[in-house]
Amino acid sequence: MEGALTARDRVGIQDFVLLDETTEAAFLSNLKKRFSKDLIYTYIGTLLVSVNPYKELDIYNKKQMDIYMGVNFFELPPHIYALADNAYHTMLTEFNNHFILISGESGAGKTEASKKILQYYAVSCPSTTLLNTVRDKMLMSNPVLEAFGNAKTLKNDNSSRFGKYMDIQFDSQGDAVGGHILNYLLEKSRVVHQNHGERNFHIFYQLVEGGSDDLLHQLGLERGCQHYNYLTQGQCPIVPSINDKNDWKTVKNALQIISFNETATNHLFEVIASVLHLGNVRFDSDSKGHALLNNNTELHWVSNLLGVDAHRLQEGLTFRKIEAKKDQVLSPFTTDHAIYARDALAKAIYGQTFTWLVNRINESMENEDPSRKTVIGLLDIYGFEVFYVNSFEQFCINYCNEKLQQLFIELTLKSEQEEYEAEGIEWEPVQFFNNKIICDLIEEKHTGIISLLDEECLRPGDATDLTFLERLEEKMGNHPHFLMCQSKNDIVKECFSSMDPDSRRRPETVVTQFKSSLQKLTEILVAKEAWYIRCLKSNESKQSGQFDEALIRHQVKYLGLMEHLRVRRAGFAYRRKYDVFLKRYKPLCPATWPHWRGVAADGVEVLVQHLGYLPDEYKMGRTKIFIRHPRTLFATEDAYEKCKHELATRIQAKYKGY
Ligand code: AOV
Ligand code: MG
Repeated sequence: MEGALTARDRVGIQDFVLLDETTEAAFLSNLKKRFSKDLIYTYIGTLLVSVNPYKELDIYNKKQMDIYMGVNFFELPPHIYALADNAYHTMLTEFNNHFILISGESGAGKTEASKKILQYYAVSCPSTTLLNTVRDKMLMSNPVLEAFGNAKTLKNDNSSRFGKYMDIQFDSQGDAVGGHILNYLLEKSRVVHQNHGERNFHIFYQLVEGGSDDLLHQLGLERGCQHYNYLTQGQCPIVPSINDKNDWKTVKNALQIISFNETATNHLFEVIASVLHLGNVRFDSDSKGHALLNNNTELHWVSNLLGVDAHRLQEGLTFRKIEAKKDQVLSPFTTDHAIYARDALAKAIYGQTFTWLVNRINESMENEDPSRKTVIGLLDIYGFEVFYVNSFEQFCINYCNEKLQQLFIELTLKSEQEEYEAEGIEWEPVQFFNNKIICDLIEEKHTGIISLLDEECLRPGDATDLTFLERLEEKMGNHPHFLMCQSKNDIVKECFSSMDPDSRRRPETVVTQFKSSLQKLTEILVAKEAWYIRCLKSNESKQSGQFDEALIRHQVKYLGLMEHLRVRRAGFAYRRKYDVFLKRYKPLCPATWPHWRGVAADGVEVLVQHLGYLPDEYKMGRTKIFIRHPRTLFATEDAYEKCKHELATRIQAKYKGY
């Protein structure tokens, strides 16, 4: 007892449910104590809280993976491997689908967490040589997608600028046999504009810093990011924590592993280079204020690299095509409009290429035998972020976070309490802030922000900044796209061929598309069993060893961790339908073995009495037994294993005599 107390004082409590009091102060003090010992993980029941250490810890290696494999959740110190392993084993025994929702604000450690989980599955699941290639591809999809979809922001040097949901598919033996990625709304505006202190997507810098002389020559590029408009607006091309040259090598190698042949790789870099050239296209204005191309060199490079006609490209960037009855009239752009058209084209090319890349990665990870498989989905999205000036991107990112918080509330706080009520379990309700009100504000038909935004986009004149940008992108985006369908670069051709330039149908706005993709994501998730990782950012300055209490208190609050703890603590960790519980454990009691002739609930009561459950440890609901602590169930499970073993030995001994 004394030993336990000492350990408790030294390293804090590893499950908040066991804290003496559930105050915020006690919560923070436990978190801080553990953080100071480099213990970044703590449980709230089966939920994992993680605090970003901002330094490499020696806890992610094969030895640690082996330790956590197949071990019950609470038998070892909290670890992300324990959560990954428990999801995996539950999937195998119950043959159902799972997802791991990783949330937290920008820089809190979501992407790192998702990589650790993927590594765990790749290294520790059973494997055959053949399947190793699938695993390698899954692992290598990360550096590629990070190069194209992550960037340095003020909050995080490797910030995800797209949402990612990845299904890892397993066969019935537990082999990882395939993967599939869904990507959500890439922040395309970053291609053409970066705020002070931020960068464009990593791949651009990797190419101009790491690409060979030959490659750069072939693409018409100069070494060094200082030559490119699109790379220097944030005025921080060099970041101490980032090594673009090394990352370039990693990405090139990864592309090979995920089966990109030389032609596809070349086309990919031609597209990236064309965006850089586009950014250097400048316009002068003539005496009437109309846009004129400043010089042709960059435009010719774009036309060469993409395989599109230079004249039509120039026309697309400096004129607007107006359909008048059956005629087409070209109306010249002002320089501002021309710049907008240029940027819209750069964004469209990059955005479509990113989608193409995800599709190619999916093809390469595709499971060849889709029969009998279960999945574990990993959700790693862009975290909640608030800057001094917030734009449309922040609106979408934060809306996405609200939506996932809503899902968390629905699946944990709300449904948990509703279940107690339905089962007639006595219960002191825990108050919680339900952010549904915020989601409604954004999404509600006719009155929500998204609907209003859509309406604004339809209304001619009177446009606000935001609707103006949206409308312009839509209108002008069409024109160069029509050029793009005739491209000789396979990627560009494939990306733009599905866009019908003659279509009169008004496309859905970006935000409406985003809303429906989030709706679909929610549907994918609710059909699966949920596991949660809540990541906390330890400080704003990305320093190791700093525990900024105010910052962490704030996150604990808005992530609803205290409410979650109160529900967990007052509640019951495990519940099983009476018949399921009885069927499994009936060998443990002479009165229920081999058959219980009465009602299942009565049998369970007799069984748990026999096992010595104390009255406080369980409750009998209408259809289920509720067990307060996991250790009670684990003890029962251990007894069951022992009993099974004894039975098997007895049977063997009996038949040996024959
Ligand atoms: P995020 O995914 O939550 O932010 P990341 O996972 O990219 O945040 O983490 C940010 C940085 O914190 C990483 O680049 C690491 O330097 C450090 N870090 C995070 N977790 C760990 C860990 N377990 N051990 C060591 N260092 C870590 V964003 O994508 O911005 O929302 O959009
Ligand atoms: Mg991230």
